Amino acid sequence: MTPTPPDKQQALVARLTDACGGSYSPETRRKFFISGPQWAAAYEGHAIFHAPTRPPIGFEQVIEEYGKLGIGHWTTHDTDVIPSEALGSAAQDEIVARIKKSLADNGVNCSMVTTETFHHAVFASSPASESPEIRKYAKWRVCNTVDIGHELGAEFAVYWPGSLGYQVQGAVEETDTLRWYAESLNAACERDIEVAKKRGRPTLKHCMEAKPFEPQAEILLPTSDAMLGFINSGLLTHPEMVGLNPEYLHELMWGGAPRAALARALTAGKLWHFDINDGYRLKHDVDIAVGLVNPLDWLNVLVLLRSHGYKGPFNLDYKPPRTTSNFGVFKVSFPTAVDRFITLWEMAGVVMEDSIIREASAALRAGAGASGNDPKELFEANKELMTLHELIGHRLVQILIGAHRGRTYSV
Ligand code: XLS
Ligand code: MG
Ligand code: MG
Repeated sequence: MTPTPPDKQQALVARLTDACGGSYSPETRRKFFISGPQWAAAYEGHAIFHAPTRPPIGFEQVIEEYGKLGIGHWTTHDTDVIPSEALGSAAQDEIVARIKKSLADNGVNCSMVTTETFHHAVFASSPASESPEIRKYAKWRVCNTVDIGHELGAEFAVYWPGSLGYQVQGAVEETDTLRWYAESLNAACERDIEVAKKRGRPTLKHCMEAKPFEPQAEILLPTSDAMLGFINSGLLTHPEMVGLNPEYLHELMWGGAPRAALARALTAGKLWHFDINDGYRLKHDVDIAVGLVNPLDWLNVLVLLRSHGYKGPFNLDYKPPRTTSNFGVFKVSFPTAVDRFITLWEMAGVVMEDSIIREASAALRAGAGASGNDPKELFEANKELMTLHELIGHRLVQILIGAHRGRTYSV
């Protein structure tokens, strides 16, 4: 093949993307409660070992592109759009007014706001720092985000505590730190009750997000389960207002099974928001787009969520790779992520209706009709039935690769 000069590369990427087929219309995409984060689209490819590979883009462009693609919901950290120094000032009001206009112009709504309590140097010792004035500032920040959320019409507020942990053992007293962290959530909930009442709006759903490591060496609330314990610890004044925003990869990062973590959140009635992405077990937070690494597990996750009536939001919390250009972010990265998600969602519907899986599951649940308490007899009675576990696994892979429709490969 001859080399592709720079001025022909976008056309090549666009042609090959279109040649892939299988994309959904913006109208179809809008039927799902899929949200696009400001920080995902605007991610410049920078990280601890990485210089940026993409120039910055602002919220106007991100919201416009999401609108065109059919990503009907937008999410943001306070400082993704408002410089730290401008928070709480007239400049904040001016920016929020511009955001409202962009959202309205593009038919996009703001579904979630979150407070950045991990990046700025002020949070070096966490939002629950020993320093009372830093804790006061953290409370003010989360309350300010509640105000922004109500102004933008959001339903959810997310809290990823980030630096709530330590680098050096023994420097942080864990019980104090957790109590102090709870105080900032309590402040946000109390502010929310007040503002919601004044505006005649429902209160926000406050969702905690866990990550097992990064950016601290040790994290005080490393998993969704730890957060469930925290919500029920008695430290929160409004535990009924606080739920979870699990992130798929964050559960894999500690070696957990995301589907099982989601099941635990569901049984607790706390699965309120879900960050969707992909990546590798026991590795760092690579935030790869949904379905590119673990499509089979993703299919199973969506079967679980569909069968429990979870209706979203599904927040596209991934990072377009550094090798993708800003053109590619909106031509390839976002549309293909959304379309893989929709395909897997629809495929989950196929799994739920599949006659083989249905009959196999029903047979397993009906048991063998044996009685008594002799374990050997009970095992023998059920022994042949349990082979259906592996058959279900096979059938799921068949559905994933399309082989259930009789597709075979010639040898
Ligand atoms: C970081 C988190 C973050 C949250 C919102 O790892 O995923 O992006 O989703 O602060
Ligand atoms: Mg996240
Ligand atoms: Mg992540």
